Amino acid sequence: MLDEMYMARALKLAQRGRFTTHPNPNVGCVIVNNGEIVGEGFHYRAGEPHAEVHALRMAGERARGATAYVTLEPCSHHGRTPPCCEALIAAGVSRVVAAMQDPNPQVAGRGLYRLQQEGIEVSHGLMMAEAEALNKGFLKRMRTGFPWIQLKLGASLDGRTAMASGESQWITSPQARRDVQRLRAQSHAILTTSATVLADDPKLTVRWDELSPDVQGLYPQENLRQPVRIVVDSQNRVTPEHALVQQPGETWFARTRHDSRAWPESVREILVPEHRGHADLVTLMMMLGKQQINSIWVEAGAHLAGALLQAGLVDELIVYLAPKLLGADARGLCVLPGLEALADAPSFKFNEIRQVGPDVCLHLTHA
Ligand code: AOF
Ligand code: ZN
Repeated sequence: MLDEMYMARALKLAQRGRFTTHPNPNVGCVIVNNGEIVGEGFHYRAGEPHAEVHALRMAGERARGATAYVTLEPCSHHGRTPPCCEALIAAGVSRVVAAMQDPNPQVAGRGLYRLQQEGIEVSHGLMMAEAEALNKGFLKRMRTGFPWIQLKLGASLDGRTAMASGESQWITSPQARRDVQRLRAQSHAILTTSATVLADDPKLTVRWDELSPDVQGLYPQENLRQPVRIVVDSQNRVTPEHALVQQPGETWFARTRHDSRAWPESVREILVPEHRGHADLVTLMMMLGKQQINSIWVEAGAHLAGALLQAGLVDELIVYLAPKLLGADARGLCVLPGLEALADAPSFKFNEIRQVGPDVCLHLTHA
């Protein structure tokens, strides 16, 4: 019971890093001595101290003989920072409770093993589901090499995204668009296509003023991180004049052939093999995983949505539904060529249903 209470606190602390830790995981740590919390910490940014180090610093001498609750196995490797298991050993902690093992091949059980070798009482698995939910992107990348992919869709009640003319601004409410800002800000990258850029010339940025006060309370404005903008542009159609190229943060183009125009320093090119006339999305995702991209937020049209779904690349659907009917002539959510039998239809389960202003937001994963 008490163990759960302290782990719940560590999980809560870990969440405070969710806008800033990329490509590192969110981790929280609570140190308890004789029933008293003597240290707390969370990982804030890659390159900065890990959660355990912050908590140990706060605890000082009182870490001796204490229990450390950590949401992820303490690391055993020298990365950008020294190993946390050595710091816990040096501080004289007598028990370590980890919510889960770290699948990072550089750690993968070695942190817990090392602690055990020193006679420290070690356990893992407490509130594991919650700890998993905290780092879907990091964990998927470490386990599979692929980023966690969230497909964002905005539609009318009848699943339409635009009138037949293409008119689409705005189907969902300003509140829904603010909610998107928060979810964009938590993502490591935003993926779109040249078709969307040519049609809407979006900025695809996170705007500080559009984040809610509770998010703004987590980090100062100067630490606002722009997700990497990734544009699938097989035909090199986007120009250096398009709005997203000019925004703060990086823009990466996934191309099938080199583009020799002059681009700002913040622009990178990723050459991807072609698959039936398009950039091969599976290879692209694998390459993005290699670039340490943990999570991708997709905001694009019905074609990319369908292609990602058909390639089995979508981990989560985030659907904003507005209480409007656009009729059967309006455009649909995703193009799924070749889908004829109901048995072949991609199926999901609802994980979360939230009201957002006048709209609802649905979170779905595979059934
Ligand atoms: C922990 N506590 O708070 C975090 C951990 O480059 P570094 O030194 O920051 O190491 C990054 C790796 O360390 C990361 O990939 C993950 O395996 C682990 N993150 N471990 O004990 C923490 N953030
Ligand atoms: Zn560490």
